[in-house]
Amino acid sequence: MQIKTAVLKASVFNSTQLPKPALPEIAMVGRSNVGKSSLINCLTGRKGLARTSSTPGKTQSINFYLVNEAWYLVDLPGYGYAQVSKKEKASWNRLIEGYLTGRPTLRGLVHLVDIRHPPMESDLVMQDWIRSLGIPALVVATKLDKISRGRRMQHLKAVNAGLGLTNPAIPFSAVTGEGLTELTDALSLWLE
Ligand SMILES: Nc1nc2c(ncn2[C@@H]2O[C@H](COP(=O)(O)OP(=O)(O)OP(=O)(O)O)[C@@H](O)[C@H]2O)c(=O)[nH]1
Ligand SMILES: [Mg+2]
Repeated sequence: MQIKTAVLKASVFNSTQLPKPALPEIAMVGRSNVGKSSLINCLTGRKGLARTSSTPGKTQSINFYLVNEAWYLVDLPGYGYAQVSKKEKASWNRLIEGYLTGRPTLRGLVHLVDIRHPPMESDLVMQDWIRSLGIPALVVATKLDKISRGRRMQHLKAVNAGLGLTNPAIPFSAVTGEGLTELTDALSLWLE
């Protein structure tokens, strides 16, 4: 699959404003700051498409990026960011739940985790939720470039074991583009 065009079509802050499901969608989920927006930029080859930040909690809306005028890449706000109030957490839950349970067009979920650390409790909760939804999903272990080559396998094993994955995570770096081909191939299969 070659991505020729990618444009932001909608930003949604409330589940009542979600666009009607129409074209196929693939969504990114993961902890705040894990690299969801960076992955979207890497995948589309458009550096400034999705806003990224070193401060967690950057993406607070669900953003719909129309790709090749044929399908949507969906950037979901991150979870697990400590500096948010109970009210904000509840609002995140409603928004994400509204999205995940109401999209017959959702072809697959990309669950991002940081390859540097073993999965956290919130990652396990998300992974369980994904399984219970029965939506096709794959795990991407991000920030691969931050781990020395000699230690990569060990970190990848910790991610796979920690999440109890039968299909191993795809190691990925938005900086070097490692893992990009494997990821693009997986998304293509979902879109067929
Ligand atoms: N070295 C390295 N840094 C990365 C990578 N991916 C993301 N980052 C950095 O990590 C920080 C967070 O990236 P974002 O893409 O904004 O993360 P996000 O998951 O969209 O975060 P929220 O919108 O807050 O949920 C930024 O400073 C990125 O430059 C990667 O593969 N390698
Ligand atoms: Mg983001």
